Amino acid sequence: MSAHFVSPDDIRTRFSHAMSEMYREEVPQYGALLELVAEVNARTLHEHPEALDAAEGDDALTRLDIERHGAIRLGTADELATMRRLFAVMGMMPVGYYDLTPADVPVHATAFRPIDEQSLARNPFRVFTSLLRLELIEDDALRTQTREILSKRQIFTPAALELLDTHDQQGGFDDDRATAFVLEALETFRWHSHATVDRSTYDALHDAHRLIADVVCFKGPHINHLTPRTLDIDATQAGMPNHGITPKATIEGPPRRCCPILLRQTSFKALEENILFRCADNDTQQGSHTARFGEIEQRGVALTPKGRALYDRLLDDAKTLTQGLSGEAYQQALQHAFTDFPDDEAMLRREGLAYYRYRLAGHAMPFPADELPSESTARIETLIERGMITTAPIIYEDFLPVSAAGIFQSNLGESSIASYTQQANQQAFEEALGVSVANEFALYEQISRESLSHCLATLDIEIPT
Ligand code: OOG
Ligand code: NI
Repeated sequence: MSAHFVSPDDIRTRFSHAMSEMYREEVPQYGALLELVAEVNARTLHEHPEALDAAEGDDALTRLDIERHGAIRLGTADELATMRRLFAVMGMMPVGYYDLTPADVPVHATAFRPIDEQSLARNPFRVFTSLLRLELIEDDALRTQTREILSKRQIFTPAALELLDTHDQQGGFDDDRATAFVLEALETFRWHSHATVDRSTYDALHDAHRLIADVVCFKGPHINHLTPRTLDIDATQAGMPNHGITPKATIEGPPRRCCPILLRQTSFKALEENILFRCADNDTQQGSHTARFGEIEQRGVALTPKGRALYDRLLDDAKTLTQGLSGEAYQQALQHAFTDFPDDEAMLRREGLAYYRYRLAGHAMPFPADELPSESTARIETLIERGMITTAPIIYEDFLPVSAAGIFQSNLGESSIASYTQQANQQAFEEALGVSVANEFALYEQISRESLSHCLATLDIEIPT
């Protein structure tokens, strides 16, 4: 890459900052939430300095302050394909495939996020990006009308599209172009209070599914929430009412634990916002729309496929135990349901349930290999026991479909009557996207494996394969 190009990491940080500023102006409660999260994080770090990976030092703190995820919902394959190019400029790649039809939400999705360790450490900004599955609109006329409406809109500014072409030709942006790009890209995510349709079209789409109206009736895919990361979601949830925010009743995801796993999330309900519908005589008509909300999340260690299968099974088993419960009663029942999930770092690692990063202890010295067991796992365990190598959790950077469904539903209202029988269709999603999505497990596995190889190479120890 040419020396005068701004790095994708810098462009991502400028963009996530600009997005956060914009959303704070659009949804003041988001600003209140940021303040609350900053307070809770400061308090948690004071009381439990180990809540952040100590070895990362100041980097971990810097990352925490700017860490956010957002979400958008797109209408067409073309929109998704261009969105991929736009995020690529910021070093954000599509990771994972999420099918939301089991939760009766007619979309599938991916998460655009940085994938390499250095970029994640600098700013792990992620955007959960869903694509409407038009084929799930049952009514032929409504489906055709939806397709027509979507085919007429252009969610990117002409300047943004030009800049993307320039980027593809030149392989990067100089400072002026990077600045222009951030401003132009931001336009796509802005809220528009003017609907592009009349009231009856909105109502028909809304009746088919509230989410369809949200995707189809506006000029662009307004950012619908931005989520800061908290180190203590229970404390943040408890503090919300004092800050004028009403959270949803339960925290999605795994229970509270000593060793946090995956991702716990909670949101506050979408705001009812005034919008203007189109009328025949160029006039407008007042209405309202609920789409934009707030959310917080706490992240823990990434699970291996084995750990994830255990998580999915226990979460499913928990359904009966937690039914009808909320608040602390729900948490306790959930904790009970997760008794079989080891809550001890060494056990999680040894049983191959979660991913860890390996580091050389500061005092590590070359080690006589003949003092080590010959079997490879035992070798590594001995090095850890003797304090030559330390381990730290690799943070989960992705999303959870069951939780996402809970988040979708909490702000769509409980009134969804749709029920979709179609299967996941990752192939169709990837065709629309224009590339395959990365496998999240492979990314964590690689980070873990490389960190171990690095330690062993430095200690000059071979691991028999
Ligand atoms: C996305 C919901 C998913 C999460 O944090 O799981 C999500 C949406 O409502 O568009 O953001
Ligand atoms: Ni979210």
